[in-house]
Amino acid sequence: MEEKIEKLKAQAAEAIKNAAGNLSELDDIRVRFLGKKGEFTTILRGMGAIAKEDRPKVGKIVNEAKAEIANLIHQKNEELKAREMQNRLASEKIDVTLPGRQQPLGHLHPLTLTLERIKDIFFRMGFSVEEGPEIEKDYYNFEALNLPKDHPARDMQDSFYITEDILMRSQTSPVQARTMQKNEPNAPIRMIAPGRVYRRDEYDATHSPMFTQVEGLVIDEGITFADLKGTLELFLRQIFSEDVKVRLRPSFFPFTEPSTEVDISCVMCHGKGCKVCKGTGWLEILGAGMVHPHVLEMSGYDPKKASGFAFGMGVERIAMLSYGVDDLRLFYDNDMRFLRQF
Ligand code: 2NM
Repeated sequence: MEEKIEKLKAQAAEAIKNAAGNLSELDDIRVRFLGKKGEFTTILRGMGAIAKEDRPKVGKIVNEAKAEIANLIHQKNEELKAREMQNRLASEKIDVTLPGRQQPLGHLHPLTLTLERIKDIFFRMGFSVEEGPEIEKDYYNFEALNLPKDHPARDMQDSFYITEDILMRSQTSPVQARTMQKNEPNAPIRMIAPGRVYRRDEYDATHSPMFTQVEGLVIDEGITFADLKGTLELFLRQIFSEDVKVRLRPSFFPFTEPSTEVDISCVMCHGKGCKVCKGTGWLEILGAGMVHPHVLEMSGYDPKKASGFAFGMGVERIAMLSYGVDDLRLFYDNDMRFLRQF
């Protein structure tokens, strides 16, 4: 009997020692030897067959053996748990000193950058920035600017009508008309109106049915053509370069009299003549003029008390010349290979 118990104990110890794998394997061993239907329980159950005087002695040996095995299991259990923790610590290790993943930053669109530069130059000359609706009344877009219905100059811009009286604005000058009418009569104005405009145009390297314009208006007592020339020269030298030459050519706009085209010496060839300026050495960059007395009158200004000049330019054209871009459509295509360069 004692021999049998010793053998069982040795078996259990061997099994525990070899339980290298995991905690559940160790639990199986515990059930096998110490469980309710385990090997030692079987021995205790068989006590009836043992001589009465031997029973306490055998019982003691069995219980001691059980305690010893339980102790071994406990030790092994601790050992396996510790090893499992070591493994987890090793496999889940993170380096908290590693730099984080960089989130790429976007940037402003080249047209926005150009518009910001234009706005900044006029801001420093004391101009305010005014905005107005892109869906505009025929009255503000044409009528109030000296372009009555059936005026031939409407043809150049006649475009996206929504109703008989409402259209996508073809210029930002309706913002000027609105500002004049909002003001006290003859109040001074120094403003620019940037924004999108819409015209019936083919879509090619230099035209688009939607483009961005900046128009400006200055009204005060005694404003003359000299103010127009000085202001626009100052602007052009800042937006392009200090040594740019400026040339005025007579022109026609229904809302200004006299009217002028404003050219600059070619920024690509410095006036020598190239593909960009078509060999002329000059680039057309602005339209401008003295505000027509009729336009002043229609918006509540007295031409005898106040006079003014106005101008308009395309932001795309300025951006193309600033950055050397030869196709306007690149600004609208959203090709990242293009946009990333700014
Ligand atoms: C241009 C050229 C010349 C212009 C005129 C006005 C207003 F409202 F005051 F009459 N705003 N903008 C103007 C004048 C625009 O763009 C080429």
